[in-house]
Amino acid sequence: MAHKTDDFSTGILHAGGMKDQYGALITPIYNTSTFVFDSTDQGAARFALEEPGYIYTRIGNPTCTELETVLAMLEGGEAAIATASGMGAITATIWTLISAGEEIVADKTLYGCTFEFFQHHLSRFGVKINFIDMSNEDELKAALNERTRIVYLETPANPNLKITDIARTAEIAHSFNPEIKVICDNTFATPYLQKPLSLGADVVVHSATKYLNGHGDLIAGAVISDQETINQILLVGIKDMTGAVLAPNEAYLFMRGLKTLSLRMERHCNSAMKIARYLEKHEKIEKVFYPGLESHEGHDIASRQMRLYGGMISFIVRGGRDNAARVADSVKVATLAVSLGAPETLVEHAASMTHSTYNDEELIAAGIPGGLIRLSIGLEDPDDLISDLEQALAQAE
Ligand code: LCS
Repeated sequence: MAHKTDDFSTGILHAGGMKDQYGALITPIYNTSTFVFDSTDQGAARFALEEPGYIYTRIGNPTCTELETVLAMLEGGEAAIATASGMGAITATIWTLISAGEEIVADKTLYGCTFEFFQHHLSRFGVKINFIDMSNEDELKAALNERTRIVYLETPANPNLKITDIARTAEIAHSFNPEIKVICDNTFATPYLQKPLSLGADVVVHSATKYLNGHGDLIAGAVISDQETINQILLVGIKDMTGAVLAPNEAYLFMRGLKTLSLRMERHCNSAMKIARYLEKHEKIEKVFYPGLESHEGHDIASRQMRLYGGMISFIVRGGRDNAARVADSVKVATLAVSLGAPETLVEHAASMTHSTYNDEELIAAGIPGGLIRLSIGLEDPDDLISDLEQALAQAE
């Protein structure tokens, strides 16, 4: 029987509670593409959703169900779907909830491929996207109209850690039209630090490739919402429009990583706070973006809506892109790579990597200058990382 608990660390280990016929402690990997019916009538009843039970792994699989039960519990949602990637989660959700002629209001600072999907691809299907600064209430109010179906944000945002007040955004959107779906990408925070659904958002999406799995060894995603919305996303966005379903093998790895989420997040956050304070005093750095610093514009909101401030830091190196590249190329303990939330500290240059989908004007509008370097603080000793950054920053002119 599933345990009912609000405690994060206990819940993460016991929320699923599936028992197999042998009493295995760990959820088995059901590597099967299809499931056997006793009769044609039973198959028909399952297709008509009149009888519970599995049909075909694109529509559901016991290993994935176990993971989805845990994910729904962690985010405080009624249901969840595990997907093949974060982009699979985002596209399956958007394809389900939007039609031609309707509009999306989105923050202009987003992960590069989410921006690309909105700006260059959705627009080909007659969907209009209004990019705004979501942290500015007046811009949000002015952008909403009777065709708006979705309000979309990341907080902290990729790559510059911009913070948006989730409760206030949801309040403004829902008081304009309760039918609007507020979708929050919670990849940077994870449910350990922040629960957007409890703050009024309708749907949470994740790249589980990052902290949720936490080991840099798989690509996965997740959507969490109310049961009706998840049913729709499963039957439209996953089953018919993207097929972006997570494989049972990957669901197993995802669950294994997820078990240590609270331990890892504590370490990522505490190290990031120490490193942000070091960077803030560095003469070669123009500005540090870390929500835990009092100097961060969103610090007060982050203090209200997050448990700790996360493991991501961005900073602008004085002297622009070339100096930033010198620093990124000089790290020895950290590694030059995109992605984040791995045990290893990763360094990247957003304008030429994750956010190369933005043109020069869009980069400036989104607050991603050429001198910006993004750090995903790993689980190494923070003092080793500080020494490494010290020698890398010495290479800047
Ligand atoms: N949402 C956010 C906030 C992300 O950072 C990413 C990937 C995605 C969604 C997409 O997830 P995926 O399909 O890759 O699982 N972010 C990346 C990044 O910053 N570096 O490499 C990937």
